Amino acid sequence: MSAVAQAERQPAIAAGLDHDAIVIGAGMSGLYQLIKLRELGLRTRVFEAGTGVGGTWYWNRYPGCRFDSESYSYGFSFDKELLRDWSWTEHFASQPETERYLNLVADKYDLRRDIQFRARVKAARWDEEGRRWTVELEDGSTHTARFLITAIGALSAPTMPHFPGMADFKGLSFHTGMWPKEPVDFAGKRVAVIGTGASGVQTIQEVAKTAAKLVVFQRTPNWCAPLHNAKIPPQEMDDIRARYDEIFKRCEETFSCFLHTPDPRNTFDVSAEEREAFLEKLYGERGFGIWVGNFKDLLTSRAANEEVSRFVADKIRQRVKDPKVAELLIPKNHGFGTRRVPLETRYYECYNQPNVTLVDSKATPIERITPGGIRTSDAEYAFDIIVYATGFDALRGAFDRIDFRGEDGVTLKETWKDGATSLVGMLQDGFPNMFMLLGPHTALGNIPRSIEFNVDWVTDLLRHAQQTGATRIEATEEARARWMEHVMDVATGLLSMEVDSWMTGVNINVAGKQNRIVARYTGSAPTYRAWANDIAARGYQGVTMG
Ligand code: N01
Repeated sequence: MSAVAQAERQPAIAAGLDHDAIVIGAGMSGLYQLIKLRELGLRTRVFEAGTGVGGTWYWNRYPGCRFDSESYSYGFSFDKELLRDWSWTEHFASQPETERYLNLVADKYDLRRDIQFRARVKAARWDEEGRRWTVELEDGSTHTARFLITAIGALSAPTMPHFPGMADFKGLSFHTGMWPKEPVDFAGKRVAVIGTGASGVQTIQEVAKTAAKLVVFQRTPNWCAPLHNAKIPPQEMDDIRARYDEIFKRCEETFSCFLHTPDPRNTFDVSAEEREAFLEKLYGERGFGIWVGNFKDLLTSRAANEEVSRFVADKIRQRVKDPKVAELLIPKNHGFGTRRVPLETRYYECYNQPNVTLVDSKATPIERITPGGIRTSDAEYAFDIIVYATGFDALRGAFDRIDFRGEDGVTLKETWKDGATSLVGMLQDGFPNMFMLLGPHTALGNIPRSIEFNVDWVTDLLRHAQQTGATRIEATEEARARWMEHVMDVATGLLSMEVDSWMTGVNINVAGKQNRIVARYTGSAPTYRAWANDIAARGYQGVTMG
């Protein structure tokens, strides 16, 4: 029986409730969760702030936006028909292609009939007596359901800087994560890009092609490495299609669900010549190999990290003609891979172009946005367009923007005042019947692989509840504490823990997020999954159901 037919046959929703389940967000996790909830026969409503599906791939329409994971390792794996019918055109698909793909999924499963667009969730409150969640939208309407599933993303709450004068700018300005649907024409324009993370790097290399003048305001350089994107001819796509089982099996086995995984050797196990040849090979290969397929001690041994950093710094020096600009582009306060490595296509060569200028925003900070442009401590620049590539309030940011209230009206913010906690990223005691997809301390890496695991795990848990007649599900404090101990343990000794970035919970634009914390799960994806699967295998030990 089709999922749709199965859902139609279900008995009425529990008395007095509007829905069986509410899902917040229609990105990849919300879409897949909706499909799985229909299979369980749960009448589900998805609330989505945007006007279309896609989440990250709906909001991030900035020029040059594309995957850093190989396309065929990123798409959904659950639907064999979709794998057979869909062809990726590039090894690293662009945002428009990915948005088309996700719309095709929505069409195929007729998902939109259960999705309410332009519906931003403002608050969600647990009612113990009724065993239900009441969700309030920004338009003031309220909606009840037995189960609440957050599919709100890990990098989905954009953050703006707080420069004086921003509102007075007379030109156009955009945040990369809230990009307009209408194309922005940069040809012949004077453009500023603030920020040099993965979004900034992709934007810069695209805008540099047509802008009359591009000024990049860089506070902290990142270690970038070549993406080596290429078209996928039909014959190669056929070959990829034939290998899908092998590809997804590989993703299941690797540390971060990518096709790449750490080399079993340590950096200094091999001779200098062998090391150089290996690094050269990685630098010449597609994707994240240089970061997550490098020597296994890259992110734990200072000496190893310095060696790889030296190699990549030399590459930057070779690629950037002006030695002063090259030095500015080489990170000095953190080693290679200790922050997210943006993958690039001729990014460094942009700085050899006469229309591109790099400004060191640490040495000469931005003082204000003026009606005509940007004033730094030592110069005034005129711009037509300012792009804020200033990142996200990552990981828990999307949770902080919704007023979640659990048992006894306690807010999630209060519960997480000393840092977010969870049981395997998906449950939080005190918040019964709430399930977090890509919540804090889920395995990240190649995100859709984690999404599929999270959704399947939550679906199995709800199926178990259906079978046992349970209507209330909550993590125990002890199970959550044990998991958090593990989260803290695996972060010990990692060089990335010594560096400010969204991965360590730091965002200079958000009050209270200036200090490094263990903000994410840093163990391997297989270890993460084994822990979650073990809970299920023991009849959901650590989760109370009644
Ligand atoms: O954000 P970021 P992002 N004044 O936080 C600067 C994923 N992603 O959107 O580092 C001046 O990395 C800030 O400077 P500093 C990916 O996981 C994936 O680029 O704080 N500058 C930094 O340079 C990625 O890691 C893909 O000194 C300010 C930049 O803005 C994550 O999203 C593509 C400033 C923010 O960098 C986030 O990437 C894109 C200020 N007040 C993103 N505030 C793909 O898979 C901030 N900055 C391809």
